Amino acid sequence: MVLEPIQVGSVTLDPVLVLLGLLGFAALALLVLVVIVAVHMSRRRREAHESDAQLAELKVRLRTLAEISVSRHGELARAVNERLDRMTHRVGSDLTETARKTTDSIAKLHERLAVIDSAQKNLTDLSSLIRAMRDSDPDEVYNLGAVSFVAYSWENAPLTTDVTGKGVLNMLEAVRLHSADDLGRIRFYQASSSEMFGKVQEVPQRETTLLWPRSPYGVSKVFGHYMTINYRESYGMHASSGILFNHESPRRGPEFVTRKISQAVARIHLGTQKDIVLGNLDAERDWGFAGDYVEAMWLMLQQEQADDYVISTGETHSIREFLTLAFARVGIDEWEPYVRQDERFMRPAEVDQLIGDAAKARAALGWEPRVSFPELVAMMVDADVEAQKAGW
Ligand code: F7E
Repeated sequence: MVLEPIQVGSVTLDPVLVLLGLLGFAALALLVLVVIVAVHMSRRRREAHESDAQLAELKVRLRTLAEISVSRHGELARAVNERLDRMTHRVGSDLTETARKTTDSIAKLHERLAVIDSAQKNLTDLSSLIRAMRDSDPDEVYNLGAVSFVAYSWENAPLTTDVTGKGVLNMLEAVRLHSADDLGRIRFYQASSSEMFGKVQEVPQRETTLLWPRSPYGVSKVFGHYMTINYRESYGMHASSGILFNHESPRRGPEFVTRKISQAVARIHLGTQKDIVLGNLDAERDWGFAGDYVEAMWLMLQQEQADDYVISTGETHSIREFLTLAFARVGIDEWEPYVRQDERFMRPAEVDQLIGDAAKARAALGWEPRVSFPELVAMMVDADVEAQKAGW
């Protein structure tokens, strides 16, 4: 094809040069466009990053606020809401919704309970517990306070003894002093533990099984258990002791083995964690659902007479079995490549196998566990997959 010269007035233009000029202009325009888009995207990325950081901070703050103390719910809700208002234009509605739910549940809890401000009350400080009794004038007291991580109890046995052991005595004293001359008026629940059975002297373990604790935690729980019985027998107080076997839920702290596994499995499934490092995989526990066990605690305090009850499922499973079900839940049949063992997580003295007999609770309280072991594992893994997806 032959291109004719272009005549513009008296000027004659070479068509090839015109074409090249037009192409050059188009290329320059494209370059400018690319630079503009790149600058815009980088700004968006920076903003998204800042927003992510703020979101992460907000999430931590929300959690901390929720955990610090439910009694200061008004202040907490205000703080959360103020911060949310400032951030609403940047955050997704799902987070706003989560925050609202958090503040709502804090408010609901406050309505239902006479709550003790944990910032000022302390199990090692009897006078603070007496003040707590005076402020709340309760009908029922549930002592769930403890240094509860068994492995840590070897790190700090004196503190464990002060809180987990002597703390029970302080609570009992506070209740006794507040009850004045009506010693059966306040019903008291003590969270005793299957860790008291330790090196088990009978299988399955029941209320009458000889206690043989294997950790400073277990020893402290034995002290609290017998103090509770002693106050009941000495003063006629309505003081009951629930010997609860391991009870788990998606709210379990991530240092405990069930949650450590469910969280890791969720992350491995989503590709954000490579493997999980554990200790003894052969230990066996009687694991139940915490929700069921809380119901048992409440039932104990509704009885005419105070007493002691084993609360358990009557089944025992190893850490290996927990791993098998947890990994299977996300479609992984061979979990061995994802699990490493390390001495760091082994205990100086292990409790090898626990299995409880809750016949007394079944007969006297009409209590039965509702959630099975496979359902519990599935519940925990599913919750962690959702939590990880949501960025929690
Ligand atoms: O350990 C083994 C570990 O820390 C269970 C507390 O609520 O229940 C709980 O005490 C088993 C042990 O709970 C890891 O050696 C292996 O044999 O989840 P845990 P726990 O010690 O049974 C009783 C009833 C309570 O009263 C306590 O307060 O799992 N295990 N590898 C591991 N345990 C942990 N934590 N981490 C590991 O990596």
